[in-house]
Amino acid sequence: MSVTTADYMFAPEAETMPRHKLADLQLKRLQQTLRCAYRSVPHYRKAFDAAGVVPDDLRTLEDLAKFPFTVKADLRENYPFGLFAVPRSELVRLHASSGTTGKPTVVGYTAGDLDTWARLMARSLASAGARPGQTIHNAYGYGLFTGGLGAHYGAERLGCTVVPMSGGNTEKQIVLIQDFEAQVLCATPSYALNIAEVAEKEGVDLRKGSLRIAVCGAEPWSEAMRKELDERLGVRAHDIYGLSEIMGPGVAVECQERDGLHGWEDHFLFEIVDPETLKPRPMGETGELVITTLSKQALPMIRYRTRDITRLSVEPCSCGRTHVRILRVTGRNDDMLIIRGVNVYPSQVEAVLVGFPNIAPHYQLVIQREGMLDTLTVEVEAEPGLAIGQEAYDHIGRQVQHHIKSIIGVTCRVVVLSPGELPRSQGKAIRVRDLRKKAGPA
Ligand code: DLL
Repeated sequence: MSVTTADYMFAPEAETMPRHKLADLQLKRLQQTLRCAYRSVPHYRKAFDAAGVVPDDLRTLEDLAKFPFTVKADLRENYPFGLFAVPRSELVRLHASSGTTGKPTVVGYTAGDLDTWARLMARSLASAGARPGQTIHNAYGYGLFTGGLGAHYGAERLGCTVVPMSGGNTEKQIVLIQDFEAQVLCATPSYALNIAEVAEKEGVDLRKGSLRIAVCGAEPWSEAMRKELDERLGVRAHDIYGLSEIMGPGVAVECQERDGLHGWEDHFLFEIVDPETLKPRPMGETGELVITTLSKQALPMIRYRTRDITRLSVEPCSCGRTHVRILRVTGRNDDMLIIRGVNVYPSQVEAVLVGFPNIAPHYQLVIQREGMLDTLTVEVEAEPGLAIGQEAYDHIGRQVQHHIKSIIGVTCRVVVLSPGELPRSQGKAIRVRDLRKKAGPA
């Protein structure tokens, strides 16, 4: 059947490249990328000129700190194709993010870019434990979102059979996972949980089936959620990270150690900066992740501010891969809530809720304004089958509230709803309902 060597790597030479060689390769590719961006993209020429730098000023990797950042607004302002470095005739694919406000951000790929993406995604799936010959059930959304097609081409490149299911139609997903005997599930963590829940409701025990691995990403998730997915699906769930502006899924992934995500440094350069001062932070410190692409042809990205908060580690990993580890992304700068002066990420609340006795791992945070103060209400659901009355629900709510206060330090109200009341995710879950804008005066 399938090949199963514990230390199988898709690209062993690249994945175990000594760090000094990686640095040499990065410098060479970075110089090429800067030259190409300066020559072919008016936005970069203007930005470099304004910062008083030219590509030849980059002699060491540290010199990158002299170059300007790129932000999401730059993509919007140059909508749709203004940041592309190649003629449109060379583009073979476009993706776009939905963007809740204003124009979507559009990203493009040459044939060479798609080839690199497929290889990096194949590398990522293999690092998570997928093997040639296995079947991958792909429940990431197909379409303008990069999840579906990104995982699809990577899985094919690895030599797997792909079931291109996309998101939704959960009952059918469960039938096909069983009938086609997939070993690998690709889905957002919230949708993977939805699949587990619907299977349980139907009396299907996926733990007894073929699934062995889940490759979950596209949204923040907690260790508690990982434990939940491992137990309820009978898998080892691995975290995978990526963003469309840089490529899509497959920028970084957890290996068998599940202790940080290897970021593929032969194709990307990772920095951590202070989100306020934008000064680079030393290795190991927490801050905003900034990524520069080193091989992208259609859309080179120079110092792209991801808004994702994390830290990096170059401690050797026992898997043998030498590439930097990006610690779990707990949230985006933009997702951080400030409730009565306390900073809270939804994933911190998740870590408290998931696994808490008598409640199900579904939640939403509701933000309202009362007078001058923002208030947080955490909506959770009672565990299915818990036949108790309102009084007991209120009691559970008070317990959860107490826990959130003691662990995160934020005061909130917890409302326990009946099973099934909260909306279920089909892709990226909506964790926050912000009612402030509609309420009170501006
Ligand atoms: O979400 C690409 C992707 C698809 C990654 C499938 C993994 C799996 P975007 O829609 O552009 O691309 O959203 C990118 O999602 O900046 C993070 O804020 C968040 N994100 C992605 N992966 C993770 C993760 C895809 N593993 C944005 N943990 C990023 C936490 C994640 N946040």
